[in-house]
Amino acid sequence: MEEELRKLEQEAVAALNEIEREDGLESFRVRYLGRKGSLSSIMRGLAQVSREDRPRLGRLANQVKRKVEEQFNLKKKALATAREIPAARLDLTLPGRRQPLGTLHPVTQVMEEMCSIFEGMGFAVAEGPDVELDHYNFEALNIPEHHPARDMHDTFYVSESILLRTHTSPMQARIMEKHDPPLRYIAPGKVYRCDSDITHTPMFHQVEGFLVDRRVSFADLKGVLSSFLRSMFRKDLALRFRPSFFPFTEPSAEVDIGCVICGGAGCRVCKRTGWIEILGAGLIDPEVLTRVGYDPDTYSGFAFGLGVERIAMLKYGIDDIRLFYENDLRFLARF
Ligand code: 2NL
Repeated sequence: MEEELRKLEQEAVAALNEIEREDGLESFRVRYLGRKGSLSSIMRGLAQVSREDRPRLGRLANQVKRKVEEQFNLKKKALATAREIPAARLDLTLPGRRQPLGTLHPVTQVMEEMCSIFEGMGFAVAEGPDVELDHYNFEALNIPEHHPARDMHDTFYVSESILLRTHTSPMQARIMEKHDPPLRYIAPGKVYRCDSDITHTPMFHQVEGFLVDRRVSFADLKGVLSSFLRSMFRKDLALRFRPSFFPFTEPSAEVDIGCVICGGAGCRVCKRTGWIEILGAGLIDPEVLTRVGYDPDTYSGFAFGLGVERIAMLKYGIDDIRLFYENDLRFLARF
């Protein structure tokens, strides 16, 4: 009897697999599961089995019955589902639904490109804390106690001696303090200033760089910056160095490029001058070298600071810095 049950189970499963249409279901049910079906007739035979075998065979018969019923119900469901999707409406050649892919933020993309250009010139990348000590942000960089940058209106103070860095140069002061020349580093990252209008956001990005070695001159600075700007804007740009002042460099310069929008003819972006201010730079002030423990008679260096948003705006022709931080996907998806 046991063998009969197992054979029946196999046969029933095979028969179910053969069924392709719903109208084949009823005859299967009658044949295997009905009152006069094969299972019922085997189960009726239990009466003739010896008392000791009966419980075991009874259990087995019930198991087989449940299994066949279960398979039968699954088949019934599958055929009903198939009926609900008529073949004519199911076009297997249609492309799948695309998963929208994100992209890096345009500011991140430009910052990464800037870093890789400087890395190509042998600069190492160093990142440091956004929350900084007053000492590294101001004191080490020769920014005196009463300098306007230290005013509460420009700097976000966390406490009397802790603040959100207003530039990435504190990182460079940390590096100089820890290592001896020759050094060639860039420091990319977020900086914070208490300022907000069409051309200022309270958080923006900078890439600052510096190089210290023996006999470093202003000519080295010009060479590195012009290489960088030509790679970044992919053309042979005109450059103009104008004398300027920063507390941490002497001499200092602001660098303009020939307008990338109008090519120098004069437009709204360059305010009809044909020139666009792009960065600040200079030879590191001997006072800064002294404060980190270098001998300014042996070593000299240059340093520069670039605004990432500014470069991104010029590269992509964007006229409002706030667009970067409004999280409008129509804007962000263009990059
Ligand atoms: C600007 C001007 C500048 C620096 C940043 C620097 C760093 C060290 C020493 C001296 Cl460790 N200088 N950085 C120097 C000159 C200018 O940034 O207009 N940035 C957007």
